[in-house]
Amino acid sequence: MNVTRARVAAPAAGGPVRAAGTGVLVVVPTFNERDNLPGLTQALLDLDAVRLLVVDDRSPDGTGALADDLAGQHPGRIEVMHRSGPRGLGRSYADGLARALETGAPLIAQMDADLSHAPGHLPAMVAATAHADLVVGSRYCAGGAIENWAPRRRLLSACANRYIRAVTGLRTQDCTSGYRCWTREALARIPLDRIESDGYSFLVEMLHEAVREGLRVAEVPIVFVERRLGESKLSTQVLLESALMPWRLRFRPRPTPAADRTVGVTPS
Ligand SMILES: Nc1nc2c(ncn2[C@@H]2O[C@H](COP(=O)(O)OP(=O)(O)O)[C@@H](O)[C@H]2O)c(=O)[nH]1
Ligand SMILES: [Mg+2]
Repeated sequence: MNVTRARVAAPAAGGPVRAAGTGVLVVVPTFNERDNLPGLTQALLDLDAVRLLVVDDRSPDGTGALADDLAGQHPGRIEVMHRSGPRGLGRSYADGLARALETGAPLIAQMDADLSHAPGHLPAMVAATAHADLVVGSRYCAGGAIENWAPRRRLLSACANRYIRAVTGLRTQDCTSGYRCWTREALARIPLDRIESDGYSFLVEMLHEAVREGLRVAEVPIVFVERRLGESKLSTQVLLESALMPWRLRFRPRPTPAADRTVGVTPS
């Protein structure tokens, strides 16, 4: 396993994200986030060299149409993907990250739409990609914190992380954080089309695949603030999938070595 924990001096909140010619595409999945999207969009676009890909699952509250309006107001900086078919956080991320790779963005981030993931942490996460392939915005490493979560939710998250680490052997302290930043090359090595999770367990499955690929994973502390507007979509069905996924990952057979593509000797 190849996990490093990077501690990077955080640039001032809201400071420039650009690190010598880099740009970040932030993939934001939305389901009923109408009240949160304008604030999030503004805060992200205030950062230098940041673009957004909103992946909406036909939100009944009109989030998709609102995202289209925002895209019209900020040409070239916001793209909207309107999904059809069954909804799900994992499905949305799989589609959104695949699209992000197509754009050629050198750095690809992912974050929740409800402002729990402060855009001000993004510069430190981007900086950490200088020596990591995947940077996790972490509530559980030194300096990380959670605000405004009920004790029950805190307990659920803490136990979930212990459980995931125990079953899968992952060493990352915050395996369920949805705030991440990938280098393009690293993300391209993950077989998105083979990811099985429909819901939130996507995050654990992706982390597992990243570690198995030998990618360097770093954690950067974040302060997670529970949403003030809208509702959580965490459901019993999502929790059940999340409880089973670590076991599936533990016993997932390793793919036959793909690196050796020897097809014989071609005469010159
Ligand atoms: N596209 C899409 N986004 C979703 C879905 N479920 C949740 N989300 C988004 O995923 C993010 C995290 O969801 P949230 O309900 O806040 O989860 P919590 O923070 O764990 O309570 C938010 O941006 C949601 O809008 C879904 O089925 N499809
Ligand atoms: Mg949330």
